Amino acid sequence: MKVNKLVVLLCLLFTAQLHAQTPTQRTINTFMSDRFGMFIHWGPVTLRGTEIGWSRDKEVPMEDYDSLYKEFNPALFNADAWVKTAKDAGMRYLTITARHHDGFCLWPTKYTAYNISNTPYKKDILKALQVACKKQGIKLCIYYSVLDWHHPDYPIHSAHNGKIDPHANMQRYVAFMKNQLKELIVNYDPFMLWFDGQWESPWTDSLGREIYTYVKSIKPGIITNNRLGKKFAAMENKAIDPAEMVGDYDTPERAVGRLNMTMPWESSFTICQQWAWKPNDHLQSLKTILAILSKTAGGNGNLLLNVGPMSDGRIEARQVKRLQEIGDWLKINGTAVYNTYGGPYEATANYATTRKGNKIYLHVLNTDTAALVLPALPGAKVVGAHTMTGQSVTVNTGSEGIQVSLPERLKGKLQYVVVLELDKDAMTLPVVKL
Ligand code: FHN
Repeated sequence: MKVNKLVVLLCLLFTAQLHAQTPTQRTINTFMSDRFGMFIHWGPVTLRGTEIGWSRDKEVPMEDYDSLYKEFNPALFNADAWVKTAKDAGMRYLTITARHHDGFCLWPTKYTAYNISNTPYKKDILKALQVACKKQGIKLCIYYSVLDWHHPDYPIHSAHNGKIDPHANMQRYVAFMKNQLKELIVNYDPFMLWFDGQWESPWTDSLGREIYTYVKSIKPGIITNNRLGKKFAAMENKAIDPAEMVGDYDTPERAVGRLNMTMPWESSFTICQQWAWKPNDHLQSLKTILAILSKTAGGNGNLLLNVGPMSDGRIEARQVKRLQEIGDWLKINGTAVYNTYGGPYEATANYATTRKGNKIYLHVLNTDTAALVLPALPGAKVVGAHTMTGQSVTVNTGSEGIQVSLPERLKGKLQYVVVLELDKDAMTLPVVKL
């Protein structure tokens, strides 16, 4: 009888705690436990193989760039195949550039003719992805650019010419944004909105807060990144004051975020060099990407890894293969990534750590060394250690700290994880900044 009462009490406590959270907190918790998502930069610019938005009025003359949609016919686009590629990579969500800085829309929006329905392809890319994501259990997220160099009411019309157009009208432009955002939320039910492009002078934090409040009024549980406002970590990986952010989580870019147990963050990286597809672009090695994945999880953050599909709608076979290799690694080591917390040790070139329950997951990045020495853990003892496949690992705690002797047979191999069993909950340990 006592056990039943305990179970009921625990259920009541869990439910109460859940309801104590706001819809945003609940969604953020789910998002941060997912740890790994696919970023997709795609649009008519892939017909030229140059960078989306940024090559307009540079490598590609503005008029040519803005006419590419008339040729855009990704006949080999297969939403199920894209989503399966993300799922096989171990990714839990997918973020697509529904409208990047060039203003082209991948859905049949009512608010501008510059959209997929007026291309030879005609069909709704976003709807196909929404259906495929739902079918395969992947969260659909939407990238939406705050700036739009193509729209007549946005005052700046090129990345390479900041001249303000006196005929533009920001009030009309913000109304246009709100109409499109309502269209996107109501018709495609995204899990998250990934804003971008807020650095130019026409945009202000106050407009960012107006849009943030607006999207939450349509879907209270939706979350956004912090690129509705001017404060975000970006490529400099700046330390941001949460009070100054507009949005729910921070966005380091092409950099692993800082270990932070209170501020949610997600780092975006490219699997190649360019965001949009580029012929013969350099493909990142598996070693490089896995180290980034372990370090982002080790920092208590997410990794959003970008792929750039080709103009015919396919993702390059070599990118699909790399993603499959990441998924194969996660099949063995996913417990050390998904639904874990970062730390307690800050990542180094040799290792990263995540934790859950009484376990610390030691991600061994430098497999050429015979041992790793970790700083002592205050008030905790390592009572056992093994690889994810159960092979015992020798650990000695002494004056210099915790020495983990790495298995000889794994020397020089791909990174792997050693599980350190503790005599207490790993979440009670303070962060160890090195
Ligand atoms: O200008 C964009 C760029 O094209 C790309 O979309 C990245 C993705 O994080 N964000 C902006 C650069 O910070």
